[in-house]
Formats: sequence, structure tokens, C-alpha cells
Amino acid sequence: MAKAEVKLLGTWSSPFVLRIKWALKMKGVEYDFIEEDLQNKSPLLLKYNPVHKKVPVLVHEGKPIAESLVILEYMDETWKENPILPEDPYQRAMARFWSKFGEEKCLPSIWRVFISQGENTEEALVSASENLKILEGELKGKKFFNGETLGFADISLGWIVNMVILLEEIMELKMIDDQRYPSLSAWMKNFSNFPGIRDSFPPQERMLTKYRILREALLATRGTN
Ligand SMILES: N[C@@H](CCC(=O)N[C@@H](CS)C(=O)NCC(=O)O)C(=O)O
Repeated sequence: MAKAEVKLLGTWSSPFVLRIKWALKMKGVEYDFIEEDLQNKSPLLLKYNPVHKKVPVLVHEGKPIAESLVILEYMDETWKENPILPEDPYQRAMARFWSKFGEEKCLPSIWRVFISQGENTEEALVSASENLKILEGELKGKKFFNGETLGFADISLGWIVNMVILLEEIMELKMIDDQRYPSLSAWMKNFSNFPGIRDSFPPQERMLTKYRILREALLATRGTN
């Protein structure tokens, strides 16, 4: 495949962009990465994603696709090697179900912990841990969401690994430990150790600096949350 056929518009730190980088790596697809400045969005981003104006956008042979989960499905249908979604329709539905659960329940509840402070942190942690417990139950006895093979739900939920490390470091708390979440902790390790995944994580120190600043700014604009 000629490298110039595939472009990825993204930012170095976006968890949504990371999903696409992971999938491109798994599929062995070469691509050009175009770093966006989200404070000053490029005409290319506005042209390719006029609806949401967000990254990631994958451009394949000049055709843009936006929304990371839509992109993952497009990629799986386009590049057949190392399938991301299982073949069985029921298993496919389950992969999408957990991905959706991550997006609609886990992500907002973990983000709420991140932008909380004082006694509100406790409350936010209760709601986040309810969701994490559900993931813990689902992962019991399994290496990945679909069993032995890393796929759609793992890539969708992979942001948890990065986000939890940052949150725990910045807020000086423990959210996921081996005792309370043995299966989820094991999944985090299996995911990080999967070939090609860890190498794509953004540099930790740079992420910590970025997220510390972001949290301060969000707390300052929202008052005590
Ligand atoms: N649902 C979208 C979310 C993408 C998203 O929120 N991207 C952020 C970067 S992490 C963005 O581009 N933000 C720019 C903005 O909100 O203006 C996806 O899955 O692709």
C-alpha cells in the first residue's frame, strides 16, 4: 500500500486518535500523521470534519472519515488483516456493546473524578467505581474482552490505561488496584504489553504536564466542582 494514500489528522495527546494509531499499527497500514492545533484548527480539519471539527479524521484515498469508532469499523472493513471485530454476529454485537458502555458510562464518570476536588471527589469515585466494577465482572477469566484476542472493545477502552495512570498521579489517589480489580488490572497489563500498543502511548511526562494544566484550568473556570 502506498503510504500517501492514508492520512491521519490528530493530536499527539488525544485518546481518540490513539485508537486509530493502535488499529493502523495492528493492521500494518502505513500513514502520514498530520498534527493539528486544536486552538487554531487547520482548513483541512474544518474541510474534512465540518460537522464536529474534531480529531481524529482518517483520510483514505482522499475520502475523509470522522469519529474514532466509525473509523475503526471502516478500517476493519477495508483492511482485512488482523480483524478488530469478531466474525460471529453475537460477538460483534458484544464488542460494540462494551465499546458503547465505555463511551457513554465509563468515560464521563472517570472524567468527573478528574475534574472534581475536595468532597466531590469521593462522590465521583463512587460512580466511576460502579462502572469499573462492571468491567471487572465482564473481564473475569478473560485476557481481553473477546477472550484471547485483542479487538474492538479493547481498542475502544484502551484510554482507561492512560487516563487512570494520569489521574492517579495528578490527584494522588488509587483508582484501580490488583485487590479490588484483579481482572481489570490484568487486562490493563495485557493491553499495554500487546505488541505495538505501549510504543504508541504518548510520553508520560508530557501528558502529566498537559493534564495538570488542563485540570487547573477546568477547576478555575468551574469553581469547586
Ligand atoms: N467522539 C469523537 C471525540 C473526538 C474528540 O473529542 N476529539 C477532541 C480531541 S481529544 C477534539 O478534537 N476536540 C476539539 C474540539 O472539541 O473542538 C471520536 O470518538 O472521535
